[in-house]
Amino acid sequence: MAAGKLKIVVFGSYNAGKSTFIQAVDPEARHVEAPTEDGTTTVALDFGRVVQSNMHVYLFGTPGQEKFEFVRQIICRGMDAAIIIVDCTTGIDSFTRHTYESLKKEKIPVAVMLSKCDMEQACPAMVREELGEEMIFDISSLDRESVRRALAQFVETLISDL
Ligand SMILES: Nc1nc2c(ncn2[C@@H]2O[C@H](COP(=O)(O)OP(=O)(O)OP(=O)(O)O)[C@@H](O)[C@H]2O)c(=O)[nH]1
Ligand SMILES: [Mg+2]
Repeated sequence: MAAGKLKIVVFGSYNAGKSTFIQAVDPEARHVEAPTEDGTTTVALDFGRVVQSNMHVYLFGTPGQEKFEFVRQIICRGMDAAIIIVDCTTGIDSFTRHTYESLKKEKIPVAVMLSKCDMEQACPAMVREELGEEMIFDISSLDRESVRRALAQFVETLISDL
């Protein structure tokens, strides 16, 4: 992307909390969704933006359902970095593991955000151990501060590597 701009793509399994994360970063975020039995699901993308450390950060959320692989491929073009949201009440599934490994292989800077840390069943320590990743943050999208703090730290590392 052009100087002063960062395109960050947000990945994660169905229901992991991608849309809620982007909404917490940017309350004016836009989102294309469809109704499901227990809420809504993203069918195209989420889009939110924020200015962080003088950078315009553009967040593109992907749909989590496997059948939307073609949408994820389109959204990924030109990404500078990636965030993977992992629901730490359920842990890492094969889709998340595959996404994580593919991004690492392509040398895309990745941060892992462990969502739903506010819930009783949350087990962030288990996911940390399983991934062995350093750029990993515990968040709750109900606590906007935790989300903004994690994103700010990630953006700082991206800027220092520019
Ligand atoms: N308690 C709690 N609930 C959360 C958190 N993040 C997301 N949720 C809830 O989890 C559900 C799924 O969140 P979404 O943000 O729609 O998940 P998504 O990853 O965008 O889902 P898809 O687009 O369908 O793949 C919603 O009911 C959210 O309110 C969190 O940090 N804490
Ligand atoms: Mg979504």
